[in-house]
Amino acid sequence: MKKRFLTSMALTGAAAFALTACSSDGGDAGSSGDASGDGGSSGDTIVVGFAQTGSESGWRSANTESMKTAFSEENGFELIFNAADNDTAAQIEAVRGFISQGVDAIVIAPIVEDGWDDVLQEAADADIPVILEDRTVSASDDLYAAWIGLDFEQEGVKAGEWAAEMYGGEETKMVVLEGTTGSAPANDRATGFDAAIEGTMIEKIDSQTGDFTRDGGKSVMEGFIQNYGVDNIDLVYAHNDDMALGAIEAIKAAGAVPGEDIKIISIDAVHDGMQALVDGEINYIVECNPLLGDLVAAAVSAVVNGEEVEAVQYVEDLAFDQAAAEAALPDRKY
Ligand code: GYE
Repeated sequence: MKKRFLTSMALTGAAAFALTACSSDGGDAGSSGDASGDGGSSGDTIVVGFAQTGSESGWRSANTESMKTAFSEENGFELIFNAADNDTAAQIEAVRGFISQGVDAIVIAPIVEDGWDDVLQEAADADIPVILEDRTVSASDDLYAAWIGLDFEQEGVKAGEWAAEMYGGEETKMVVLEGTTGSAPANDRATGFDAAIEGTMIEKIDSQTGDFTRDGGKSVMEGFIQNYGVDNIDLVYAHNDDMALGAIEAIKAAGAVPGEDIKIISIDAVHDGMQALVDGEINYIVECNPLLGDLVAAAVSAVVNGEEVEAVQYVEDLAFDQAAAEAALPDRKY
């Protein structure tokens, strides 16, 4: 069911982007912005409703900022921003609100994959094009014009391959801090990682959601430590940096040394995570680039102008060990 895209481009910089071909029939919602994809600066204002997940993580803050910068008045947009506080029903209601306001286009960062069919159909019936950013949905790809995001499964594979190489040859008891249940990154990062460690001596002893938040990561890790004992956990795989940072607090409070007694692998490579990697408290981070705003704005402009829009496979993420993090940290944009 998942929409597939044609090309994955290996790029070296965190801010490098590419549009790749995948046609889609964007709706014609009537605005006539600039067709060049630079945000419609020479045309009428494009009114865009953006349904963000919430503000759960450092990644999310960087993504929101990137979107607000790209969808500025200066660039020819009026952005109606909604953050749903990780509440899926509220997010769907926000989209319904955008439909009844008659916006020119709707952008959604869907909290979870399932449950989007009806409201996406309602947007289609109202001739309002929808562009997905960040996370994917299970609904038919006829119901949206484009998706702009990242390869979460590949991120999980990269994290798992590193774990397999470093720890897979000896008995290693691992706990997993999952992202939001039902979200594309939680699903796909688990799938990719599990496939990569198959056949190694890494044993997953428990896996629970920490909802992509620092507090969630901390309290789930406290529970793991209580249940298994701090000496019986060798490795934490956290689906994002914030949960890893929460786990670090729990590990320290239990008298153990994060990054040494208990190894930690996470995903995102936001500033605080990279700093913890440099400090030796996290052992490895796979990047997930949140700076999607310019690409999404260009796609919205194109769709609203009735052009064939390119659907995007966005960036092959980088990955960092301690030395790589030390080298990269001074120039990180988020
Ligand atoms: O990894 C996490 C955030 O959907 C890729 O959501 C995003 C994830 C990101 O809360 O930190």
